[in-house]
Amino acid sequence: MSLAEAIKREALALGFDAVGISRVADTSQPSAGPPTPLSPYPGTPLPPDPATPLPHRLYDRLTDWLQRGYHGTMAWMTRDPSRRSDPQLVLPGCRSMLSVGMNYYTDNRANEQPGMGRIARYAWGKDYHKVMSQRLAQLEAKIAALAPGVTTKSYVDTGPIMEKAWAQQAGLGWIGKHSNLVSAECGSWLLLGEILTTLDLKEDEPATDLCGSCTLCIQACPTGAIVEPYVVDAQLCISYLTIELRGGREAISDELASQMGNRIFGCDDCLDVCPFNLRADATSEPAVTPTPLTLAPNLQALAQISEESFAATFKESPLKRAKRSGLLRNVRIAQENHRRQTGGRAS
Ligand code: B12
Ligand code: SF4
Ligand code: SF4
Repeated sequence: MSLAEAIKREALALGFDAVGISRVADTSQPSAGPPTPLSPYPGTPLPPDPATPLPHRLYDRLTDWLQRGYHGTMAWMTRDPSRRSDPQLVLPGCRSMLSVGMNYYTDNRANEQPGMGRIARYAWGKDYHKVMSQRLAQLEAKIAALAPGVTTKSYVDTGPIMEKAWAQQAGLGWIGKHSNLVSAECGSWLLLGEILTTLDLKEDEPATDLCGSCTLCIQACPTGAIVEPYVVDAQLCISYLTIELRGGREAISDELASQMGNRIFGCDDCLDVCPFNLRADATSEPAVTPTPLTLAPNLQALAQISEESFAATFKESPLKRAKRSGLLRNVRIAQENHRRQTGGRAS
């Protein structure tokens, strides 16, 4: 068994549902290939252009996205785009990237009754950052035992890595028109993480785009945030508005607020309609098991939540990222929308 196979086997044994390897090109030399056509967005995925190293293509994509202001107030996204697009600047001597995916799809259904808010699936259980980071640390220890002396660094949405693009390169899935990674086996209910390493590992084949002529996710988006196939303007995305955007009710325009419906943390509309999710298998991962509250978040009750109760209830949940003030603002908007729907009769 090769070293790459042995590491992948360990990853699966630790509970990851998908694993693959991509080669990290040496970017210290100037690229031999022609520049990739970048702006305006071609509306198609990046061409399989082996002459231009992936970090160079990602840099162009990222800086174009930033110049358009699509990151909104996420200033951390603007910090050092060279580093975010080039793993060799994150881990000097990096030769390979091991991408992993954790399936978070469960058979549960959210309570759709009036007066309930809606929380995105990824936040129904425990915070995946912690769960996956712990597992990746264990995997790093296994790698150290298999290949003493190598350097590794792991991230789960916690560092300057463009995770979807590397997972696509490693064959975990392709980047769908909603801009998330879609796996032919697990659909798009995969959370991503990675280990950068100085090890030279045999890479996998990149995944092929299977979206074809489908545009269901673009049509399903309530706010038109998927401004072109494969490109999301975060400023319009309900996920951004409910999780990342700080500020009170005035921070969100009435028009956008009215499109948010009852979503109080994140949004799954573009994922829910994807045909590749219809046959996604439910996970047996206990960490993502929903709680009664995340499946049926009662708006009236949440509007009363104290700072102490918020901290205790969401201690291990991704919801803590919105902070109590953000959650209360989102609940208020959901209540406004509920009132409008019921002609002012409901609270
Ligand atoms: C910033 C961010 C957001 C922002 C912006 C979203 C966005 N599309 O960029 C907001 C807050 C809106 C957001 C929302 C969500 N996010 Co988010 N987010 C991120 C984060 C931190 C960075 C993404 C990024 O670099 N964006 C910058 C732009 C330039 O990149 P991009 O969207 O990837 O788009 C470019 C590429 O797709 C590229 N491209 C297009 N085609 C191809 C083809 C090839 C071959 C290549 C190489 C590149 C390429 O060009 C595009 C345009 O420039 C990542 C974690 C990470 N570190 O990567 C998580 C991450 C992408 N988010 C994730 C999730 C789960 C979500 C939500 C589903 C959460 C929810 N339910 O509410 C939504 C989905 C919204 C959507 N349709 O994208 C997961 C996605 C998992 C997956 N299977 O893909 C990630 C990977 C976190 C994780 N570790 O699992 N997110
Ligand atoms: S998460 Fe919701 S708002 Fe954001 S792109 Fe998808 S459907 Fe649109
Ligand atoms: S809904 Fe259709 S276009 Fe969107 S990601 Fe899925 S297959 Fe691709």
